[in-house]
Amino acid sequence: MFFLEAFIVSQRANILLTSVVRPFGGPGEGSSVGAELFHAQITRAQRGFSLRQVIRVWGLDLIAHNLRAPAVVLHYPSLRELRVELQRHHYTHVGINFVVATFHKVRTMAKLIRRHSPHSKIVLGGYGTVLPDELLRPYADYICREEGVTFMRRILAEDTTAPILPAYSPVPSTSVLGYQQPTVVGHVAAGLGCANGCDFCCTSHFFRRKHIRLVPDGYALYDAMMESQKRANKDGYQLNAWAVIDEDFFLYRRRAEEFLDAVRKGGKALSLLGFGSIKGLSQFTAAEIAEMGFDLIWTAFEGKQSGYEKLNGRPIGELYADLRSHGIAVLSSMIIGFPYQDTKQVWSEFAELMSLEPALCQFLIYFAFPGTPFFEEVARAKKFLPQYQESPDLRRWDGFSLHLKHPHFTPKSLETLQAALYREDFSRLGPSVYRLAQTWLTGVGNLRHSPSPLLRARSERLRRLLPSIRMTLGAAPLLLRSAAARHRVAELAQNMERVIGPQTLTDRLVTPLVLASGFGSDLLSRFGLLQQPGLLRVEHRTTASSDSQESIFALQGSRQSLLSRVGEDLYQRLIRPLAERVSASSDPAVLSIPNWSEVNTRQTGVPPSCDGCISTASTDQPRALSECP
Ligand code: B12
Ligand code: SF4
Repeated sequence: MFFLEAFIVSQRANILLTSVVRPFGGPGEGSSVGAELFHAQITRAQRGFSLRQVIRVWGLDLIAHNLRAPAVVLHYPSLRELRVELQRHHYTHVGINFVVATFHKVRTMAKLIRRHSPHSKIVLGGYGTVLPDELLRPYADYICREEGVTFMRRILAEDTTAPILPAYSPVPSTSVLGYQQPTVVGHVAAGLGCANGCDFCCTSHFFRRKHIRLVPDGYALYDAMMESQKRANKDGYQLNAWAVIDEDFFLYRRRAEEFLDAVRKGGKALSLLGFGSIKGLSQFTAAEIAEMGFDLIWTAFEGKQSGYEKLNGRPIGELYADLRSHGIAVLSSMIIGFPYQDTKQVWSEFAELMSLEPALCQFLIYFAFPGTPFFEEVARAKKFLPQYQESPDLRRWDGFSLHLKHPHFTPKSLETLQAALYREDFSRLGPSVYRLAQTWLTGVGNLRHSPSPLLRARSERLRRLLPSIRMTLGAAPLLLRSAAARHRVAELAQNMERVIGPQTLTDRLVTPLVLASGFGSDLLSRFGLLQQPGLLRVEHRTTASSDSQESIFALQGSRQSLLSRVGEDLYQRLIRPLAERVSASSDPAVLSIPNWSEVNTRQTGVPPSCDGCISTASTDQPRALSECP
């Protein structure tokens, strides 16, 4: 009987998977909450020089790609676009990806889904599900607190033992100074979770400190990249760079060695962004990491006395310098608000970070996600500030607000300090785009005569990245206020001249254009115009022929008319605040959560999906929450 039921479910299923809706950054929502990574969290103070890139929700692409049922993925629809989608199609399940800071959007979306598609089961997934069931249950039929492909396959009675294959999900390359590169960046999710278990880390504890390998080995990872490149070329895109999503890629030594072997055999100099701890990175030489193809590595600086085990390894200064000398830029993340830090200490650590010359920096506030040991400690010791004790404003679970009592800081003083660090980083070291260029330039010079053919090819590849950056150097000093930053730009120009030659006539001729475009993009950003992502709609198995994917640049809003984008912006800035004020009384964004700390302390370690259901059911088939005992 069960098998018959399962068969019927799998035959009839029609899945919609969606991100939370745009617009982002409305009333009460932190300015960092959006669809971009660099601009929101890293280059946010760099004005026109900020790196702009909309990132799609890769988790949804991965799920949709690996189901048998037809599925549509919406990245960043507006509420209206979501409504139209629900009205036009008959979806049996609607899955929503969200984080804690965007939970308020889930509530609005769930109401819309219930109204326009009452038969659809709502499935909640992503890291917002660290919130307690008491909060999520009214908006969900299923809650996924695990790897999502397997979970959805269970719900749909599909084969849970089938391999999980990498999805094709590129994003547009960055735009800088108002110039959008025409290329796209591929993406491979190699693994989820992290064994390091830092006390504040949501993703590590979400997966109970286990590393879930999505791609079986280093060879398969390489193949996945090559496949995505082929597919992109077929679709008319130029894809020569990839982001590898795995929390600590280098920690899993054998896999990284296999990958290196695959790259060596492939003979192509790749361009990669990846994540790695000092501990993991220290297992390889910088030359090996460069051969793998990493151009940018996101690694943690955290705090001098933070004491995380992942920081053990090669001395940090030596490691960063070695990476740089091979043309590998570093994105370094610092945490502020550790109990031992006061203002003086933060500035002294910041000075040390600056001396390491990272190309990019992130400064986040030490804060407690439900499900982490840090949350448990804060809840047990009643260290939440009164306003976060019973009725926390979840919109500010974004790394840019202080929720705890601190011996030296108030929320205002720490948040002001955080903003000052971003500004100071820009002012001292200059625009990240030029810091990246300087690192790559160093690599070009140092690797030119390397005995490794791959490193020589790397030198040549990095060299090709530089002329377009050189084009902007004439305008840069006019757009920079800080003398230190201007000085660095002048140095870079000299170094470029030595390695790739002086500015050309074309470079000089485009200077006024770069100036206007850089200034314009800064102005638009300040006024919040044309900053929202656009809808990218992707169909999987909806017709017998194949998957259909709209232009990837739709993410940057390219499919919408200018008029409709400006219209949305004006609605967002002028009308929505008024509308929200009126509706706030009936649907407050700040939730009252009874025993919030206790509820979440119970959830530390994050329970399996549908908590009781899986452990009590005789099969591993999760039930809808409404059927839970
Ligand atoms: C890429 C990324 C982004 C991108 C894309 C957003 C996205 N939702 O993917 C951008 C840059 C837009 C972004 C923005 C933000 N992010 Co972010 N982001 C990440 C990052 C680095 C990688 C996520 C990823 O792609 N992983 C690879 C995919 C394949 O895995 P996955 O997402 O985990 O998905 C799997 C499962 O979780 C599950 N699943 C996920 N969604 C769903 C949905 C359904 C229906 C189901 C069934 C299952 C399911 O199945 C998937 C396949 O197994 C993570 C950190 C990390 N390492 O995971 C932070 C992370 C998710 N982000 C985080 C935060 C806080 C934010 C911001 C609030 C940042 C800010 N400062 O304002 C904003 C929110 C904006 C928004 N629109 O939601 C936190 C969330 C913590 C929390 N509990 O709330 C994380 C965990 C970082 C951290 N350690 O703090 N982010
Ligand atoms: S190393 Fe990074 S991903 Fe791993 S637990 Fe620590 S903070 Fe999380």
